[in-house]
Amino acid sequence: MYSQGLIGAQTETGEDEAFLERFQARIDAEEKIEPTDDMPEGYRRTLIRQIGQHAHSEIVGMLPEGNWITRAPTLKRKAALLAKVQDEGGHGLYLYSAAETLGVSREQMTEELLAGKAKYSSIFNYPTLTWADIGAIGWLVDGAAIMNQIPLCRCSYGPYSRAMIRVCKEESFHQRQGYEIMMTLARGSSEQKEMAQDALNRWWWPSLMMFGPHDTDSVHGDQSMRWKIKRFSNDELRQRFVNATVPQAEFIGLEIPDPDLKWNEEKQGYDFGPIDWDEFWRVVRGNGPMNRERIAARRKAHEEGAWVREAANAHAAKRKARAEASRIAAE
Ligand code: FAQ
Repeated sequence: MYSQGLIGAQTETGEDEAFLERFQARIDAEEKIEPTDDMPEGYRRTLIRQIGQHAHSEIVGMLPEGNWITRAPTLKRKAALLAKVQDEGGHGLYLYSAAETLGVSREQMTEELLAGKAKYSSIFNYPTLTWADIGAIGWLVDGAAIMNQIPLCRCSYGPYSRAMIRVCKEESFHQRQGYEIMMTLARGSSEQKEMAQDALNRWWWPSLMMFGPHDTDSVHGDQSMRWKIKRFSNDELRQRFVNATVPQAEFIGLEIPDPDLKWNEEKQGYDFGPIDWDEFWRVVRGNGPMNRERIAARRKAHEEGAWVREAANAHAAKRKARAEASRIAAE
């Protein structure tokens, strides 16, 4: 990995080994890295990748639930769902802004998403078939997102960690509204309980996949942990999620669809069955049930929003010209 340079030891990216050591010492001392600080190219690229994927996930993540806004069963449910979907849009915007501090433009990230080149969370490529799916998403998907994102509030990169604090507060409300929908259905008519169970059956395994591949197959995990971008590994967070969620299912009388699920006294956690990684990679590579629809929906929204971008640019150009004119007049 390292080659000896004339001035000092250099990495393949031409970075001085002493510089990398100083950077690691800052990380180990829990200092926050800010946009204007020097940072290794790999650290910058890892963050652009992760924050960009995270931002896209929030934006694409509006689609499955947005599908139910017009069909929410009551005015109260509709208001809560509208607010939740808007929150997800807001999270996407904070995250695009955080990624921009690393030198990538919002346009570039958007282009990559619309071209189908950028990744976003596998979970959003599944369809929302019934109202219970909205409960399941809030409970499980937001639940998994919080489990992953609370540690990101302590991420070494300042702008990302600060964005995560507000995001987590909002996700916590989302999780509770989802669980409350599931509780209401589980305590309703037998048809409603069945609908809730069916949603849990369909969303359980994809929710476990959200945490990413097993640690042994995680390409970026070790390095991201050393840089304190990630604080826990994919498997550690998945285990915590299972431990927290199983009692919640029991409390509302629903059954986790896993015959191998069993409390393990020794590890003080649940053992659970194997994850279908073929399905995971199929979805990640663009062949899940809804991948094409999701990208088509984002492209349509982008095209239909062209006039807003043009109007905003025209407005900005006018303001700039006016400011320039008054500067000249004042001279
Ligand atoms: N889906 O080496 P690792 C939400 C990729 S937000 C697709 O382990 P890493 C809120 C990974 O990118 C949900 N791809 O990677 C909401 C990499 O590919 P690459 C999103 C996945 O980065 C709720 C390759 O596999 N949350 O839900 C997935 O160390 C409701 C190897 O993986 C975040 O993005 C996946 N599930 O760990 C919104 C949180 N997993 O880039 C609306 C921030 C892995 O080399 C409604 N991200 N891959 O081509 C993270 O914490 C990390 O990036 C992980 C993956 C944990 C997701």
